This record gives sequence, C-alpha cells and structure tokens, in this order.
Amino acid sequence: MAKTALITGVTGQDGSYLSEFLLAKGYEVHGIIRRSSVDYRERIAHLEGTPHFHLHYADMSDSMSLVKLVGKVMPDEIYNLAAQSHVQVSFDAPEFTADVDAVGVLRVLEAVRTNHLEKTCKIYQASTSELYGKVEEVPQSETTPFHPYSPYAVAKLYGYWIIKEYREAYDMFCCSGILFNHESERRGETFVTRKITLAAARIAQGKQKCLYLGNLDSLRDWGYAKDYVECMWLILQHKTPEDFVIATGVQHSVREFATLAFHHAGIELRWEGQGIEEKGIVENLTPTLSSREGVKVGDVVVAVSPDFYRPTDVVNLLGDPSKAKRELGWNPQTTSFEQLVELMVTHDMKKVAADDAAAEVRKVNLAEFLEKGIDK
Ligand code: NAP
Ligand code: F7E
Repeated sequence: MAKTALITGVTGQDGSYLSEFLLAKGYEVHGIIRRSSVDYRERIAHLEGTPHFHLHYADMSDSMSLVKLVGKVMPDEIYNLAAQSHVQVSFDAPEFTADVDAVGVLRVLEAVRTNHLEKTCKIYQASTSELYGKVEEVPQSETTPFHPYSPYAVAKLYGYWIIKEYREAYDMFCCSGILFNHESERRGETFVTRKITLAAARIAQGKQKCLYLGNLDSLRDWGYAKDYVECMWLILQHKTPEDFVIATGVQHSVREFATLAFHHAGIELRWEGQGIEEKGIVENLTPTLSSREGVKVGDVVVAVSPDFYRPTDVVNLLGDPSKAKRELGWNPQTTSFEQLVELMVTHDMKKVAADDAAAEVRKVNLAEFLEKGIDK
C-alpha cells in the first residue's frame, strides 16, 4: 500500500523538492499551507491539482489545526520543515521565530501523540548546522558540542532536544537531520547565494549597478537542496531512529561564491580593500557582455554594507558527513560546489531575461490600457 506523508513547510525550497521526490516514490503527499493574501505558490504551482498531492490549511502556531490535520491524514511519515528560516530575520522577530521553530516542533509531536500514532508515525525534524554556531570544533559532526549563536539557532536547539526527548521518553521514531546550508534555483531570494546569483545575472544584463553584501569572509559548506531531500527520506528509512549530519565536507567563503557566480555571468572580478571598504571590481568581461550597455571594466559591482552584518554571526561551518555516507549510503558529492553555482546562475540569467520580457508585455498592456482609457 502507498505510504502517506505529511509535509509542513511544503511551499518552501525543501518542501517543494521533497514533494516531488516522495510523489516519484509513489507516496500520497499532504502539505500544510497557511493563509496568505497572495494565492500563488510559486515552488509547488506545478504540483497543485495533480493526483496524490493534497494541500490543507494549518499553522505551526495553532495546535488545534495540527491535531485535527494529523488525525485526518493519519500519516506514516511527517517531515517537519516549516520554520521562520532566515537567521537575520530571527533577530528582528525573535518571539515569532521561537513560537514556530521551537514550540512548533512540540506541537507536531503532541499532535501525533494525541492521535495515538506514536508507534506508527515516523517524524523527521529539520535541524540545522546553525546549532554549532560559534563553533567549538572544525569540521562539525554528530558529536560536536552545540553553541547556538542567533535567536533562530536557539529556537532550533529546542526543536532538536524535544525530538530527542520524545524519542527516549515515548519510544517514538523521531530524528533530526542536521543539515548544512543547501541551495538551489528555488532558494529564497534574500539568502546570500541566491541574492548573489540574481544580482550577477541582473548586473550582467545591465539591470542593476551594484550588489551590497555583509561579511564576505563567512565560510559555509554549501550543498544542493535536491540532493539533500533524499537524505531526509533515508533518515526515516533507517532501521533505528538516529540523528545525522548532512553536508558536503567542502567549505567556501561568500567571496568565493560571488567570484564564481559573476564568472558564470560573464564577469571576472578582482577584489580590493578590506572589511567594510572591500570592493569587487570588474577586471574583465566576456566578449558578448562587453558590447552591452551598462557594465564595463573598472566598475564596482560588489560593495560591503553594514546593513547585512548580524549582531552575532556564524562564520566557520564545515560538516563531516561520514556517518550519513556510511550508514545511509548517501553520496555527499553528487553535485559539486562548482556545479551548484553554475546551475543557479544559468537559471537566474534566464529568469532575469524572462522577467524583462514579462515587464515589456506589462508595459505594452499598460500603454494600451492608458490609450484606450478602459477605466473611464
Ligand atoms: P524556506 O524556503 O524558508 O521554507 C519555510 C517553510 O515554512 C515555508 O513553506 C513556509 O511557508 C513555512 N512556514 C513558516 N512559518 C510557518 C507557520 N507558522 N506555519 C506553517 N508553515 C510555516 O526554508 P527551507 O530552506 O526550505 O528549509 C526547510 C527547513 O529546513 C526549515 O525548517 C529550515 O529552518 C531548515 N534548514 C534549512 C537549511 C537550508 O540551508 N535551506 C539548512 C538547515 C535547516 P510560507 O511559504 O507560507 O512562508
Ligand atoms: O547567510 C553571510 C551571512 O542568510 C550565509 C538558512 O537556510 O542556512 C541558512 O542560514 C552567510 C552568513 O544563510 C550577506 O552573514 C554576507 O554568515 O545565506 P545566509 P545562513 O545564515 O547560513 C542555515 C543552515 C539554516 O538553517 C537557515 O535556515 O552569508 N552574508 N552577506 C550574508 N547573508 C545574507 N543573507 N545576505 C547578505 O547580504
């Protein structure tokens, strides 16, 4: 019989890839959506209306909605991906972040117990490398001590421990995947990688002058989200409920990401200055770009702004994926850093060009509208 999965955070980057992955495996997939003034859900629009994919209104801050939904769907597996997932935003909205990212996990666990599903329903919790925060060792593994360094990380630490507690107290199959940063063409546009790939595409196409970033020295272990959702599933298929670090084991700086992204957009950068004064300057352009209006050799296309510095920042993340490799048979190198950057830039070059085409159509429509005076 087909298994039934319930995904919280189905509209997010990971939720959309996980839905595709589970549908391909023959699952009946249910996802939680919350009321928004905008009805279009970009990442899952292509799945809506297809058989075996079902959406329900609920909210991580509303226990009753979760209890009722779990009772209705009776899932074999729950993937708890819903979160206020932006670290910088967690400094601006710490209480909301705690409610959704910490207490929300407890609400899911209690919804399962209230419906007496604790012996049949497995739960995956979206934990994070941010738990290591102000790191106490490099690389970080399942045994590295935690030192959370943002309201987001502190909330996620509660989620990690409450999952462990329910596993031991009630013998539930619930586990945390401690995932390091994973990116994609569907990554939110204010996370640093996507901010860079979109800006590189816009600058290359003469639509933006300069990209402003924060800490260029920050180091991350960046993987591809599509590869990582497979691990979420593998963790729940493992014979015993355990926590796993999911990472590539390769580290790069924000500056290196930007250099490579601009390269794929046709712009070679050189870096000058230090700290807040550092600049990314155009050293060279590919021949197709040099004929374009806008960007030219010598332009400053990357600058540092204090607006993007955090009160406390996590600056040295590097994961050790040995356990996942050994026990789940997962390959952390499926998509390399170089391939990841290239695929994101290729996607965004097309997106920026298509957005322009769409804007042109809107302009024509607007011109027609004004000419015909439709509202008069
Ligand atoms: P994302 O794109 O920001 O998606 C977050 C999802 O949570 C969205 O579907 C969002 O719904 C939903 N959500 C937020 N608040 C909610 C609420 N109150 N009730 C119901 N749903 C709510 O995040 P992601 O990158 O896919 O990450 C998935 C999970 O993994 C998150 O828990 C994140 O913290 C964690 N994580 C991510 C990474 C990474 O590098 N991507 C690494 C480690 C851990 P809306 O669309 O309505 O906003
Ligand atoms: O920042 C630095 C910033 O916002 C990465 C979430 O998915 O991964 C993500 O959290 C680094 C930080 O991701 C800018 O200071 C420099 O050191 O892309 P990010 P994050 O904070 O690592 C973890 C694993 C999660 O769990 C989270 O849910 O880049 N940085 N300049 C910048 N960051 C941003 N956003 N914008 C900048 O302009």
